[in-house]
This record gives sequence, C-alpha cells and structure tokens, in this order.
Amino acid sequence: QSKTPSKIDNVFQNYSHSEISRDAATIKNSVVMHLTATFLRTPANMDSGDAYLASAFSVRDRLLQRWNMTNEYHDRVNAKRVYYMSLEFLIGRTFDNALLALELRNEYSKVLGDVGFCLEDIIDEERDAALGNGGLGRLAACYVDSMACSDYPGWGYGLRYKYGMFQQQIIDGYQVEAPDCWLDSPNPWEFPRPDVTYPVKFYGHLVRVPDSKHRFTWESNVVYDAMAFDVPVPGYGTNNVGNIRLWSCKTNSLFDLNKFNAGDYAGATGGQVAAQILTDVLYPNDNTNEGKELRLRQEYLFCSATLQDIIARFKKTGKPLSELPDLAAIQLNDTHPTLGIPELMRILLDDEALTWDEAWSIVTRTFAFTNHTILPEAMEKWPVPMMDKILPRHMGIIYDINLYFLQSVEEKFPGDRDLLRRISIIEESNPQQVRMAFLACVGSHKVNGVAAIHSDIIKQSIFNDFVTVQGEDKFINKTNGVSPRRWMNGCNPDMSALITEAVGDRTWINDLTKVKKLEDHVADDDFRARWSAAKQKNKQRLADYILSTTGIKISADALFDVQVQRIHEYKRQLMNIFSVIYRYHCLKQMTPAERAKEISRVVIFAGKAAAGYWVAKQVIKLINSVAEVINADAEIGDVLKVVFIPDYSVTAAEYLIPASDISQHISTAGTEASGTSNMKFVLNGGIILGTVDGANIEIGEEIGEEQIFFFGCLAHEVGDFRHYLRFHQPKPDEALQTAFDLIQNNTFGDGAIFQPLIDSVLRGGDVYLLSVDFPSYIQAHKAVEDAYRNQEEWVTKSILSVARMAKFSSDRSIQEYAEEVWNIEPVRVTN
Ligand code: Z15
Repeated sequence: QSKTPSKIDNVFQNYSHSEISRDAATIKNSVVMHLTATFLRTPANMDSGDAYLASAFSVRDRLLQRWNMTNEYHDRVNAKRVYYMSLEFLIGRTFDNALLALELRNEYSKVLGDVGFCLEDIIDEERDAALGNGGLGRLAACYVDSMACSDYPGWGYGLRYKYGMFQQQIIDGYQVEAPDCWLDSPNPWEFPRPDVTYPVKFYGHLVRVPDSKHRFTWESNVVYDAMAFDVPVPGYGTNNVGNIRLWSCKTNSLFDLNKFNAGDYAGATGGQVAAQILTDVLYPNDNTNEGKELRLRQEYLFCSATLQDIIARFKKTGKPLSELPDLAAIQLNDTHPTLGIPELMRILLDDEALTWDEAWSIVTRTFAFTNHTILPEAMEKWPVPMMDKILPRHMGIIYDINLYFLQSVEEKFPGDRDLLRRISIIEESNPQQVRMAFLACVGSHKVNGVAAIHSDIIKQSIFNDFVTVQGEDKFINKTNGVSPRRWMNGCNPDMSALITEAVGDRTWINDLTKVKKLEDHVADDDFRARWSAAKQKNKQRLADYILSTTGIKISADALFDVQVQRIHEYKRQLMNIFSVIYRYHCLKQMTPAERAKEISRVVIFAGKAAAGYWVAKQVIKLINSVAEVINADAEIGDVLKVVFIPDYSVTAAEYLIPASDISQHISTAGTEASGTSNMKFVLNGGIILGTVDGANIEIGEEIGEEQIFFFGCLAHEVGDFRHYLRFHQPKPDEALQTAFDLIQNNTFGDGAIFQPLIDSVLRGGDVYLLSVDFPSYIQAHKAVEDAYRNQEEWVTKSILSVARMAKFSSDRSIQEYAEEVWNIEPVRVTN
C-alpha cells in the first residue's frame, strides 16, 4: 500500500500552478532533453522522425500541466461528468492539434527551423491514430474535442486496438489490405495506467445468493484484465484538457502457474495469446454487423472495464449510489456499447446489493443512446445461445429487463400480442436473438438520431412502437457537427486567416456563430480574390499530394470533383463512376474544338471497402480501370482525369477537403443518417452536389438553396420505387445504358468482371435506385458546370456558404446534448 507524503514541498506544489514555458531557449532545451534522454539520440544524428518524437514529447510535457490541473479541479468541485462510450475513436494526428491548442505552433516552428527542419515535414512524421472506421468514429473524436473546448467535464471511453483501421493498397486496381501497426513506434499521446486495471469475467455459471430475488454470484475462472491507457484531448483556448481512456487486454491473470511449474513454459502462456486477441484488432465494418463471437467478447470487455471504472470514481465521492445520475451521464455511441446497461445492473444488484427497482432507476437515469443508421444489415443482434454461453449473468438480466418491460406494455395495451412480439427485446426467431437497439432504448432516458430527417425516420420505423408506448418526448434529434479546430483552423490555415481578419480575432474558432461576419465581405473584391487564392493554393497542395501518392499529374486549374467516404452500395460511388463513363463517352463524340470549350474536371475518389464486402471491392476495381483508360487517352488530356487516392484517412481528408470545388454526397434518400464530411466540405468553401438526405437537407436550409445542388427522388418516394422495381425491370435512360455498353464492350478491360455491378441494377432490384436517380443526377452535373463557368458567382456562393454554416460546429451539438440529455454545465478550470 503506497501513501502520499504528508509534506509536499514547494516544487511539487507549484507544478500545476506554473505557466507553460514558451520561450525558445526553454523549448529547445526540452526537445534536446527528450532527444537524448528519452530516445538516446544526439542532435548530430537526428532525423526528422527523431525530431518529431522529441518535439511531441516536449509538447506533451506542456499539455500535462493542464491535464493534471483539469482532473484535480473536476475532482475537487465534484463536477458532473459525461462519459462518451464508443468502440471507435478516429482521432488522426495529435501533434499539430496540440500545438494549435496551446498556441505554441510558431514557437516550435522557430525552434525546429533553427536546426534546419521544416515544421510541416515534422508534422508529417506522425502516424494517424485510426481507431475507427468512418463517420461514427470521427464523430466521437470531434465530440470529445468539443467537450474539451467548451469546458465540459467529459471523457471518452474506448478500446486501444493494437491494429487500427487496415491500410489500403491498390494492386492491379484491386484493394489489398495490410495491417496498421501504428504502435510499432513510440506513441507520445498515450499514458499507460497499470494501476487502473480491472478483471473482466467470461463464461462460468451462476449461484443465487440465498434469500435474494435478483442477486447472484457469477463464478468463472476465465478472467481477463483490462488496463487503461489515457489519451489527452487538448482544449483550444482553455485550460480544460479532455481524456479518452482506452482499454487494453492484459494477460497476467491467465498465466497458468500449474503448467509453468510442471515445466510447460509455452503452455503456461497459451491463454494469454487468446486473451490478447480481444483488443488486437478493430473490426473493419462500417454500417454492417458481422455477428462474430469475438466481437461480442470485445464489446463486453469494453463495457465491463468502463462501468467498473465509472463506479470506482463515483465511490471516491463517498455519496450513495442513488446519486450516480447526478454525477455521471453515459452516452452510448450506437448499440456497440449497449452491454453497459446490463453490466451496470449486474454491479448494482450483485456487487452492491441494491434492489431491482433501485438499480433500474439509476441505470435509466444515467444512460442515453444515439442511433446512427437504419440500414437493416447494420442492426446488432446476438443469438441468445451465444450470449448465454459467454455472459450468462447478463443474459439473465436482459430476460428480466424484457419481462418487466413487456409487463408494463401489457398493462398499457392489454391483450395486444402482436405489439408484444414486435417490441420484445428478444426476437422470437430460431435461434432467438437479442435486439441490441431495443435494449439500448429500454435502458435509456433519451434516444436520438443524428440529423432531422433521420430522427423522424427512426420514430416512424424502428422505434415506432416505442414512441407509442413510452411517449414522443423520449425521442429527440441531435444534428451532428464537426470540430472547427481540426476541420477549419487546422486543415485550412489560409482560409482561416481570412476569417480571422473578417471577424477581427480568433474567437470564431470556439464560437462559430461569428463566421456570419463573412457576409459583410462578400462584395469586397480584394477579399474575394484572396478567398479564391486560398482555395487555389489548397488545390495545388492536393495536386502535389496526388502526384506523390499515385503518380498521376493533374492540373490545379481544373474543377475538383470529390467523393471520399467508405465504399458502400447505399453511398452510390457506382452511380458516380457510371456518370464519369458517360461523360467520357460524350467527350469522345466531340470535335477537338468542342472539347476545348468544356470545363476541365478531375474526379477524385477515395475510401476503404470492408475486407469482406465483395461488391464494394469490385467498385474500387471499376473506378481504377476507368481511371487507367481515361487518364491515358491523349485525346482527352486534362479535360477529364479520374483519380483513386489509396488509403483514405483522417490525414488524407485534411488535404482533400480544403481543395474541393464540388463534393458529392449522393446516398439514396433516407439511407445516410447524417453524413459529416458534407459539413466539412462546405465549411471549407466547397459546394455540395447531393441528394435530399441526411444533413444535406439542413445544410441547404442554412446556406440557402442557391448554394447547393440537389437532385434525386425524395425519402418518402423510395418505398414505392423499390416496390415497383421488385416486380419490373429497371429502365436505364440513354446515358446509363451508354455507360453499361461501354463497360460490356471491354472499353475498361474485361467487361465480364463488372457484370455483377451492372446486374445489381438490372437484375438485383436496383435497391439503391441508380436507374431512378440517374437522369436527374446528369442534369445536376450540368447545372454545376454552368454555375462553375461563372467564377464570380461561384466565389459568392462559397463565401456565403461558410458564413452560414455555424450550426454545423460540433460545439453546437455538444451544447445541445449537455443541456437536453446530460444535464451538465461547463466548468472553468482554474488553479
Ligand atoms: C457509421 O460510420 C455510421 C453509422 C453506423 O451505424 C455505423 Cl456502424 C458506422 C455513420 C453514418 O453512416 C453517418 O451517416 C453518420 O453521419 C455517422 O455515423 C455519424 O453519426
């Protein structure tokens, strides 16, 4: 047992009270100190990788002061905290973000410049923390950033995957996956906490505690250890530093002493190999559920460690557990962490001996749940036999939750057996399945969707019966947002400098309502010229990036047309590439003189396909095959280029988004819950070509319909079209038929490879309505070109758009959650 000394001398006491040291000499000393003492290098033999590590450790020292101050302060004032539980945090890089937050960028730039390094090159040495798939994981990262910047006491909880999102290579046009060994080099942005370790049980059997109704002892000798790693989240312009606590599976308790003593040294650690696998790899599915047993165990390890940690922290206050909802709010990021609900019940019933009603009241006042999709293939369901084997106690608790819930439904709507069947947490299939979205809903006091249209849809579909039974007020909307720190100030310095000039200071970075001021400058010729120049510079930067990553040379004077996101049928990259093929066909029909009058265009794709998603991988191959033919066609030249940028990532997005003229967000109406890159593109002066779906709709409402290009059928029409297409052949228009013909004529290599893609439209019922939307899509492209020809109007659209985008700051989203869901207040951290 270690003790805190009774006398803490002044040096220690003053530590957290001291100002961050900013003078060049001190910074240089600390970089050299880390170079030599932490990494055993010398200034004489340091390369840019060493320079990155030494600088990053030096910055982290400065961050630590605020971090400690934050946690000490929140403990001292017993602040109510929000815990954002997410299986994914798609963080990206941290170094530049931390430099900006601490306002040390110029200082480090100078110190590194003095020894011959360019800060941009040093920044480029950092690997992304890619602990997420796409929108859902990136949203979690933006939300913890906003909590930190808005002074909310907020923590993220997640998993420390040894292998993050796989790296995508393109070989012969096909996606090939390679492991993301991001922890092979030292990670300056994590702090191991070996003292924060919890045991997590699996399998075993139950023994009822004598004379109790709901209290069990769960006996099992399969016990894993989850150890905490803390990742700092620097708040911009505040002392508040957030924290993401990531669990890593430890193996010590699985060490088999009997085997070891019997001389079976290798066998003694056999269990450890199995244990490590639990936090080894991120499941690479976005918007699909694989239903793998290992994933269920991963989710439980995460939930158990997190709830144990939250309870341990709460207990330090000495307050009774009935007050947990006054000091803790827990947000479930989709259904992936839903086992937190039965896990908290287990702790309260079995460990703390509370009654069922006491425990259930605490649970339902603590948890809230965000739904992110209505795609049926993404809905999490676990077979009852699997759950019963791995988590027998939780299966029992879920049965009881369901029993009491169905009893309350029966009381309100007596005799409605079909309602009970529809609304039950247990689906009566063979085998039975646990519907995780229903469990999350029953265990939460608020359920929200992520954009207005999506929140409406879930009330009419998946949660329709719950609205009837539990009332409308429980179901709310919280439109997503993105962080202006990373997605404006970080990735687009030139445009940000112009905004700072228009606003008068940098306060817009934490208060995006101030960008409204840009409207005053929309007629200022000098301002407009500099606005265009900033975009042009970003385009040149991207052209250089594309040349270095793909070898393709593009002109920065062309229109940049970008679609970057996970490859998924509902996002319709296939429709995009079909339209590119049609465009190529049209250009080939023209005389050289006619072609010279066309707007030059670079169509840029990037995105990963889930490793097991065959159709998505074929789409990547088609894009690359089309690109190869078009880019090599001398007759076409710069008028049309097609680029697939490999290995899309947060860092790649930071290059791509500020450089876009037009970006595509073209999901079948009603399928994209929100989308968040749509917000990022417009916040960087890009224009959207999109369907009437997700957050596109609210973006259009905010910036005005003249600033956005909508096309396609509406969400309420989709059902009828799909129904029709189940019984009738789709009728491709001439343009779409032309694209099919070109593919089948082997224009882009062996057409047979791509026949299944064409068949998904012609014979698969055209579920995503490509044939329905194609004519209006081609029309919309024409409208974009006409608008782009008038560069003056285009710049006006660009400036006005940014000026009207304040709503899409994640600071606004987080404030709404804080006020309407979490009931927490900002806490200004001071000494
Ligand atoms: C994911 O990235 C999203 C939803 C999911 O259910 C899963 Cl498993 C992964 C995305 C949505 O597709 C996107 O529309 C939304 O903007 C994002 O979550 C954040 O809410």
